[in-house]
Amino acid sequence: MRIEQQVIDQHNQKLDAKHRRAFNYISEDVSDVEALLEKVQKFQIAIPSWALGTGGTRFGRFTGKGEPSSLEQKIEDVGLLHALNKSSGAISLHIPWDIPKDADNIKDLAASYDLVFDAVNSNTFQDQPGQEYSYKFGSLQHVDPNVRKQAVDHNIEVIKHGIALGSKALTVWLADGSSFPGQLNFREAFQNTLESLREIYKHLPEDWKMFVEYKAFEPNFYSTTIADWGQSLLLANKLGDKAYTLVDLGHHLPNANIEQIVSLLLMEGKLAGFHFNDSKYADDDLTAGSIKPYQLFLIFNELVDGMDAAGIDHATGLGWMIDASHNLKDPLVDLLQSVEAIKIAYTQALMVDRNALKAAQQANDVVKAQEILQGVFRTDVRSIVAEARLRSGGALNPVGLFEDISVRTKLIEERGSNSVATGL
Ligand code: RM4
Ligand code: MN
Ligand code: MN
Repeated sequence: MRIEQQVIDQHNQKLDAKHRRAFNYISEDVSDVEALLEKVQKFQIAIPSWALGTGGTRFGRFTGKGEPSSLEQKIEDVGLLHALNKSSGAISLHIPWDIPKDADNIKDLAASYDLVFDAVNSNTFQDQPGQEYSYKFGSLQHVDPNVRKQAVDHNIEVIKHGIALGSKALTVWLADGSSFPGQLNFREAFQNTLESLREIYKHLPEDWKMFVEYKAFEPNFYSTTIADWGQSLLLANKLGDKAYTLVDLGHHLPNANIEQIVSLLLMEGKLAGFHFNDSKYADDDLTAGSIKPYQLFLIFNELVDGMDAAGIDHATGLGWMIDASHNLKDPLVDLLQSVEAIKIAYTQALMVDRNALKAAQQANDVVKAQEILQGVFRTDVRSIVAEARLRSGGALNPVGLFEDISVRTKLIEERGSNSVATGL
C-alpha cells in the first residue's frame, strides 16, 4: 500500500485553518522560526525493522493483524510512516531476522519510498536453527573460543549485509552476562568481549562506526558484561576512533540521570546516538515520551547544547533510532507517536535561550535556570512540528490520517490476518 500525495493534501486542507491559527500564534514568540523549521524538517529518526510487528512479553504475545511478513513488507510499512510524517526516512535492520536476499532490489525498493538504511544490528542473543554452538552462556564473552569465533563471524556477516545496503554503522548489543554470583569471572568476560570486538572492528570499512550498546540487566539478572555507559565507553576507547557508546533509554537502572550521561559522552566525542523508547520500570520499550516527556526534553536540551558546542550536525552527526516493542497498540501508530514525541522534544530544545541559561548558571540563579527550561517545556510546539511536516509534504495529523484512511484494514486485506513479523 502507498499513500497518494493527493490524499495527504486533502487531509491537510481540511485542517489548514486550525493549524494556521496555532502556528501563527506560536511563531510570534520564536526568534527565527524559518531557521527552526529547517532544522526540524531535516531531523529524521530511523525505524527498527523489529518493531513493526506486535511485541510480546515472556508471558505471551497477542498477535496483531496484517503484520509485515517479509523485509519487503517492512520497508512498505516504514514507507507508510515516512509518507505520513516525512521524519522516518531510514530503516535499521536486525540480522538474521531481516536478511536481504537481493540487496540491490531491497535498496531500490527502499529508495522508491525515499528511505535509506541506518545501522545494522547483530543478534548473538538467540540461537538460530542449524547453528553449531549455543549462546546460552554468552557470545563474545564466552569461555569457549569456538563460540566467540562463531559470534564474531556473525558480526562480520552483518557488516557485509550493511555494506551492500549502504549502512554506515554496526550496532552490537550483547545479552552476555551471568545470572548467578560466581558463574562468571568478570575480568575474563570483559577481556574476551574486548578481544572479540577487536576482531569485528578490524572488518569495519573506513567510513563506518561501531555502536557499543549497554544494558543494566536482562536477560541476565546478576551481571551484564556491558552493563553501563562506563563499561561501554571503556570498550569504545580501547577499540579506537570508530567505536562509540550507544544510549538506549530503557537500559538504565531506575532514576539514572541520562541527560548527564549524554552530555559527558558528547563532550568526549564518544556518543554514538540513541535508541529511543520510554519506560517506567525496566526495559519496557514503550512509546517515546509516553511516561517521562520532561526527561526526553532534558536529554535533547543536553544534546543540542553539546552538539552545537562540538560543531556536530544535528541531523547527520549521531544515530537517531527508535527501539520499541508494542504489546497493545498498532505498531505503526505507536511509531508515529514516538517520532512525534521525539520531534517535539528536539524542537523545544532548539528553543531554549542558551545565552540566558548560561547567564543564569554563571550567576547561580537556580530559579531563573528552571524558569527557562520549564518555560520552553510547557510551550505547545506541536504546530511547529506540524508545519515542518507540512512543508516536507507530510500530513498535519499523521495518526488521524492513518485512522481516517483505514491503513491497517487495508494492510490486513493485502496481507491477511495471520501474517507474523520476525522480531521480538
Ligand atoms: C535489546 C537492545 C537491542 C535490541 C534488542 C532487540 O534490549 O535494546 O538494541 O536490538 O533488544
Ligand atoms: Mn536497544
Ligand atoms: Mn532494549
